[in-house]
Amino acid sequence: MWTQCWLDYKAANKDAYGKYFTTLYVDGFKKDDVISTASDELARASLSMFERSLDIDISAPNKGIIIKKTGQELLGSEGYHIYADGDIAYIEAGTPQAVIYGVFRFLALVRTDAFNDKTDVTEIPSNPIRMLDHWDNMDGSIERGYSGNSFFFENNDIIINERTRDYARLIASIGINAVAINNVNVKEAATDLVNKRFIDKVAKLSDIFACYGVKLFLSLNYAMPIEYEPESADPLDEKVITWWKNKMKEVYDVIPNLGGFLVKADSEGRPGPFTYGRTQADGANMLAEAIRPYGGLIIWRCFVYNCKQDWRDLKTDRARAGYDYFSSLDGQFADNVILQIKNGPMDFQVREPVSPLFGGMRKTNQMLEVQIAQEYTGHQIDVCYLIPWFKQILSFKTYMNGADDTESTVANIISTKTGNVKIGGMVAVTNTGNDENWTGNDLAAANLYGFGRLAFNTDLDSEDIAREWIKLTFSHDKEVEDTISDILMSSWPAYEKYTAPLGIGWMVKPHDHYGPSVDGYEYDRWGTYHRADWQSIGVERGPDGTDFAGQYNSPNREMYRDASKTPEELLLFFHKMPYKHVLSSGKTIIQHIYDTHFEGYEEAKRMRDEWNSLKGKIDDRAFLESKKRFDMQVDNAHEWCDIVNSYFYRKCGIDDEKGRTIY
Ligand code: GCV
Repeated sequence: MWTQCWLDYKAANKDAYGKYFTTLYVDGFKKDDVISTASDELARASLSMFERSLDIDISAPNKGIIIKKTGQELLGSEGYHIYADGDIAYIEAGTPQAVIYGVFRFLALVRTDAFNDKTDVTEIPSNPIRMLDHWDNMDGSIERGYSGNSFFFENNDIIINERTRDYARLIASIGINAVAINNVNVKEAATDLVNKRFIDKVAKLSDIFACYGVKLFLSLNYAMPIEYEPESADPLDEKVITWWKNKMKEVYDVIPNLGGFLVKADSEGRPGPFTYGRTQADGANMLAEAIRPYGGLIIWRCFVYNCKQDWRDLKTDRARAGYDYFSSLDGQFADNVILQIKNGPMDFQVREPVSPLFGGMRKTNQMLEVQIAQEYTGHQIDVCYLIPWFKQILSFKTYMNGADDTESTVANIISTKTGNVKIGGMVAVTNTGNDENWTGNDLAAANLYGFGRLAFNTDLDSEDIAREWIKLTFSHDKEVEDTISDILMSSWPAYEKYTAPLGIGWMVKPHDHYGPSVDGYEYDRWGTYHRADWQSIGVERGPDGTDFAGQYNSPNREMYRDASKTPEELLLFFHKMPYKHVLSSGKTIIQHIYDTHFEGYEEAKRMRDEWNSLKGKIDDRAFLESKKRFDMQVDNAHEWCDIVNSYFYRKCGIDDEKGRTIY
């Protein structure tokens, strides 16, 4: 069996809320699959929280819950309005999908004791698309998965069972409206997801998700027609174009509700339009035209770079690749193409600047891609609550329309508030698997919950999200809430401290990406360097180096080009600096490296002790599961501290001012 995470409806406050969980009246909506799902959810909650089955009324009751249809002028197609009037709780919405969100929100308010006579909550999602990408393979493995195997695939087949529905329920409850179920590296059997072999089962999955208002997407093998009669994937070849048109028809005849396709092309060994001397727009638009008759979307990833760099080449810079390949194509993409851009120009490091593609394109649909699968942030062994990091990314000012434009933040671009495009959103590479608790470490579920809540409402505060999740998952006890909140809120800074200083990144064990290996990627083809020598460390990305900094709009460009203006947390990302350079703290860079690594290790021990203080105060299973991981995290932090400090001490020979043991 598996847990229900934050949807485990434990007994709730009957005195305050019992009166609502008596009758349910649905006003104005026809009973369809989605409305039934919403009513069933209320009934389930009522039974579990109050041991009371809900009466379904056929006329307006004088107490209970009323789901009411409103026009879409005020709430759009996904917004809701929740309020109380006397003994009635109202959930108003314009569409069945929005009812789902309203129902889950109402239940969360009840379960966190936040619903009362004065409640008047209107929420309209910030982002049109709120998506999760699975990197699940059809053999059941998950690329960068740290929570067991796939619950979608096993032995090259599709799994459809109760868990599928539970998953749809879980993600709908946090406002997710799109999910791509297979790995962007589409290999072997996965190519057949759009063939007769699997298409009926995919349709069943799509129907299950549709009941929760979630659109199913598939990752597509761009090179697929090479294996068929066109024997090519050239996007301008008529045979290829016709082949895709026929393929889309075949797919949509069976899965009319399919959201569309996610494509990784010309990346890490995946073929793409470059193979035929075509642009990324040629490739994306060809698929977009084929899918247009069915209202589908092509989500095209911008993670395009040459993974065959020579480390001796100081001018080529992987960070530049996304902007170099895509920015000049601004305005050329079809309106049903969305570019999916990783938050940083490299690859989900614990700290990176925001990709200059945000604000580098004005007429192109864009989605922000983040990673809650903790590939570079501790493999869901180490706790690392990423929502504060995502908040920083969202609030980054791109100055898209000039130096006095403070409105074009990443949040406003992807939500389409900047007004230039029609569709955009947020997507996370997800962190789930078939482990009992879904996310390996119970604490990692805060990232799943937080991502959904934040994508729905980018104005939410990361600590508020954490506290809400704690109450829904563990307990209302204030001490428990404060302790777990403190752990979560200090976890990302702690992880940054004991791993990669000042934006340098990449000092991880190659391929696996857990644990330290300072030179692991240093003499490598992936373009992932720290360039440390005996005097200095960092990658020069100002005008004297690769001038990646020049890809930003002013005044960010000037800020990043100049070491004295670059925010210190990114200093070594942008500049090669002497170890003796003094930071604003008064410490030299080398002393900062020593200090933060010792501090990070101490932080890991403190978080473990805080967790251990919760024994007996939270569910035993969850307590023991994370306890085990905190011990491993402390070992990891210790190893990082010793290896990084010893490496740099030996490299530069500068003593630690505090005389601590460095090997
Ligand atoms: C799915 C990184 C990861 C790969 C991943 C790739 C991507 O390179 O290490 O496992 O492949 O990103 O985002 O496509």
